[in-house]
Amino acid sequence: MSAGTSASLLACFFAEKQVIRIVLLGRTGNGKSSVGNSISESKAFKSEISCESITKQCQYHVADFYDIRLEIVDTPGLFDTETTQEESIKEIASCIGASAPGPHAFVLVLNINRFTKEEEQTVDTLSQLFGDKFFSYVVILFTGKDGLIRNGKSLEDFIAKVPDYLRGLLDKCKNRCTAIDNTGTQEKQKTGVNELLTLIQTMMKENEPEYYTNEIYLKAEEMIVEHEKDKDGLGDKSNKRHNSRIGIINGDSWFKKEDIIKMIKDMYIASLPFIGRMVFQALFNKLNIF
Ligand SMILES: Nc1nc2c(ncn2[C@@H]2O[C@H](COP(=O)(O)OP(=O)(O)OP(=O)(O)O)[C@@H](O)[C@H]2O)c(=O)[nH]1
Ligand SMILES: [Mg+2]
Repeated sequence: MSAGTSASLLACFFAEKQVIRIVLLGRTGNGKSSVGNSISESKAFKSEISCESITKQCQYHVADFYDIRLEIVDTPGLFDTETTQEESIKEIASCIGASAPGPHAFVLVLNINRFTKEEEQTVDTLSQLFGDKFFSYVVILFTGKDGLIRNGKSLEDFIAKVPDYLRGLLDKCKNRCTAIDNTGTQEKQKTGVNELLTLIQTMMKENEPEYYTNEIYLKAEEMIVEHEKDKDGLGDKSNKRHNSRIGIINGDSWFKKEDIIKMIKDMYIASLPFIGRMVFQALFNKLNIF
């Protein structure tokens, strides 16, 4: 073996893995944590049947999928009727820190058996917050593929008859959607995960930049880089970043969550139509939240 060949083999060995940052979004009970577990082939995310929300705060977990490092952020049901605006905004701040400088994919987890007005409102609020380009980074993942199969239907049959709002949502996401059975065999889960990751990788090739970002994400990244400056000797870059993300999830004070919360609120208010902006501002001033 020539010196050149061994050098390039060494370079391959030490080359950093491709990283894909994924944020799981969707209404409580839709199966976000189950999807996180299927993707990571683990039980890292708490998931159970319940009429109240199970995941109360954002969670972060890393998983290797062949030669890809998947950095997964699971979220509670944001902007659900059960969650206050204030709680949702706080969790979005954690989610932003844990997926800075921005996720390659927002995986919108929908239950194939349920698409309600509340779901529509959640999607509308998220798109107000993240702006129009949000949809360029969304992949829709329907959970409950088992039910579909039991009824002898395919995803295509299902898609052909969805309500108007969902049709519009699929159009905005260029029909990037797939279905998964999180309760099925490992093989079935893997099939769903493979389809999801293929969609994400194709989307990444189409998107410039490859991942979603905005000024809030950049602010979060700035804080993290500053924090990591003094962490020489604490492992390689990805190890340091892993520890930073864990710190953010745990509420470490170096990550100034209040600054991020303030930016989110400002952006949210700015995205509202004039009348809505006045009402929202007045309401929150009254409640002394701002
Ligand atoms: N049949 C079926 N059940 C599923 C599937 N995915 C998730 N579930 C069930 O749905 C329930 C809720 O799943 P979770 O993963 O906890 O949902 P979540 O979105 O994380 O809920 P919150 O943490 O409350 O926001 C659990 O009982 C899961 O087993 C699926 O593909 N098929
Ligand atoms: Mg959950």
